[in-house]
Amino acid sequence: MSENRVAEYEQLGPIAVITMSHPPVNSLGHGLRSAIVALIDQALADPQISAIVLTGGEKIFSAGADIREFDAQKQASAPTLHDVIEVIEASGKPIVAAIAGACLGGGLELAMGCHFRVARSDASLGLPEVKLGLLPGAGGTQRAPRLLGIERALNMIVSGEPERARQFAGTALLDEVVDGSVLDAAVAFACEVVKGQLVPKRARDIKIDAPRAEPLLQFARTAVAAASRSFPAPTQCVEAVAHAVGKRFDEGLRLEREIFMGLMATPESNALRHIFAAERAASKLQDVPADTPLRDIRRVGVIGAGTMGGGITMAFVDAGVPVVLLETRQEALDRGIEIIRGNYAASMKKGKLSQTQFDERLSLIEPTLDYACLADVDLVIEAVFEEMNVKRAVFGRLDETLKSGAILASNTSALDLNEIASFTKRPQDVIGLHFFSPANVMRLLEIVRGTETAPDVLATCMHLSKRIRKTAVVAGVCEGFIGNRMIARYAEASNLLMMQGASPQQIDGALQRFGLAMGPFRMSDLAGLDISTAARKRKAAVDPASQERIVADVLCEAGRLGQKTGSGWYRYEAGKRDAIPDPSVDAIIEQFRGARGIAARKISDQEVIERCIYALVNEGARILEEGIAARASDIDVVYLSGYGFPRHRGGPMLYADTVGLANVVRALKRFAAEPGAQSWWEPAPLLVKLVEAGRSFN
Ligand code: 3H9
Repeated sequence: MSENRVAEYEQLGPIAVITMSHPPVNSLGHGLRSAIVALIDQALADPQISAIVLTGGEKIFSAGADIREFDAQKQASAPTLHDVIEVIEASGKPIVAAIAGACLGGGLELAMGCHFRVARSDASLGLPEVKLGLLPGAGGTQRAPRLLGIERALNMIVSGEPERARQFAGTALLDEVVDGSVLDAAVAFACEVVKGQLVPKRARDIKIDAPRAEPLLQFARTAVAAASRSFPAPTQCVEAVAHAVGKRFDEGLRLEREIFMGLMATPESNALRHIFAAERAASKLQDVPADTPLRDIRRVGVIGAGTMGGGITMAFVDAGVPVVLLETRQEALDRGIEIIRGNYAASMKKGKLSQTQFDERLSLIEPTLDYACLADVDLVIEAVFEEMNVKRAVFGRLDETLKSGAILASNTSALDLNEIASFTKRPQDVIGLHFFSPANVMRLLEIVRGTETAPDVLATCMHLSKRIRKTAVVAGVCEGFIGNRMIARYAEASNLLMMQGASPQQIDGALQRFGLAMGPFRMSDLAGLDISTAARKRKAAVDPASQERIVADVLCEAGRLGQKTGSGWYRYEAGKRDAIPDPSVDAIIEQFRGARGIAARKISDQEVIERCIYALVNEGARILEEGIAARASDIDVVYLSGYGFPRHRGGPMLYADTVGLANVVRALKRFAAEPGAQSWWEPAPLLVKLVEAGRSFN
């Protein structure tokens, strides 16, 4: 066997086996592409070789082009992926792809360039480029329609969702689907080819039935355009497939390449590629090595069966982890269990859960009023009232009850985790696990690291977050951690805009058109105005200067707490969630302005966006500078997965980079210089430093 570092070459009789071995995912960077071509040339030059098997082994074929090369010149350096596929297609000796594990993007395009494909039935085949704001750019939009038919290819390319190989049995995409070793099967297949039993074929030579394709393409154009408003890639995918129908193969390839390069330059693709890297970077901690031993988490305790406790319980149970759910009163416990049961029953009614799964999930919950039932759990998450004395009592009890080595977590969204840890004799085992409501649905999990939190506790919780399908970001201890600390500034900025003349619906509308799932006033109505009022009161107790009365306080006193009371910043009809503008709120705002001698001014949507988003960015920069977040991209992950920030903008910090940090600082300076401006408008020192150095966050 000869080795070429990223690929290996082995001769099995008349068959040459080329195995890509470029961990972790056989991404097709320049090195691997060069190695494949070199080894194919070696096989072509060897008279003893009659056919070639190209594989990635039994674990993974290839995850496609190397995404990290995209911003570098290397991606375009010969041999490009196109060149490699051309070499394969033109090979005088037949080439069989042996596919196991992930075969995605450029990996599948490489396989489609081969003359035959043998796959293990559980291999995962897909063209996920659209999720990076791109399209398959190495012939995928031209070969997939020829091998799968237009409709199936469109679905695969536009959705980006992979499917198991067994789903493709019987299509021209796969010549054989097997259950055992794919390598053995592919070598046996290649031997049959050598015997002349099977004639090599090229996807490019397959004819497409154009008259049947046209109505499908028309339908796809309309449907995809309606569903992908902020993203150009999906509609471009349809156009590229249309070229497979209407143009010669080589012309189709050329047009596909042109569209690919155009998409690569879009801010949307830049944002999606940033998110791909950011989500993976967030799981890495500089001072916690990847091989840190993990604590075993088999059973979990949850304290409090309210909205948060119930959602957290469901998140664990959904992942098959048994939960002991503790409450102080029987009726609160019963109510909590009833809500969980109701949620699962609703899922069952929608067909998302079978009766067996419903029964299994409920059977994993052990309701109790007795702390003694927590004696052998491996992790407890407290989700009780946000009051330090209540936390003190709970953590004191947990410290007395839990076995040694158990992890004690708090779901607090604002309180000082170090103080909470000080209520125990094992602060090294205490951590914050801040879920977002509804905890069984929202992807974000802020993992709060106390001063004394042990590295293995942190590593265990990061690992656990994957088990319960959460996107975890580590935050340091401060009021509101990353997400809520930033959102507080954003809320202040939107309140100031309202005081100066914008209506709640104008502010919400501008930010929703920017792409946020919900503007600040609708979000406040959803969360409940009493929540932010309570947080402000807590802050005012520590910092009396922040005690200023605002319109939200007036609404709260009038019982307008948001959706739950049928009115807040908007009014709501019974059983509906539509926010209806309410003239009585306008009157309250007007009165409030009048009492402070403020004459309303005209405010543009652009100003709304600048003030609200730059307030987020400025606080984000402080958070970064203080080391509360390890990377700017972690902040982006928090906002994308927990606060409905638009994916096509890549998060607030990437957005600031896109606008240009110098422009952000200039605007902040302008806001800070206004008469009576709050001191937090002053640009964060880190922002100023970055601008001076001509750098950006990412
Ligand atoms: C393309 O192919 C374009 C072509 O059409 C045209 C070209 C001309 N490149 O996700 P994980 C890294 S576009 C570089 O945590 P899992 C990833 O960053 C590509 N690196 O593991 C991580 O690194 P680290 C189309 C990649 O087991 C490590 O691998 N393909 C790539 O949960 C493990 O990744 C896709 O979009 C890559 N292509 O999932 C597929 N892929 O350890 C994207 C992964 O340093 N990839 N890495 O953080 C995936 O969907 C998943 O990674 C996969 C494994 C399912 C493969």
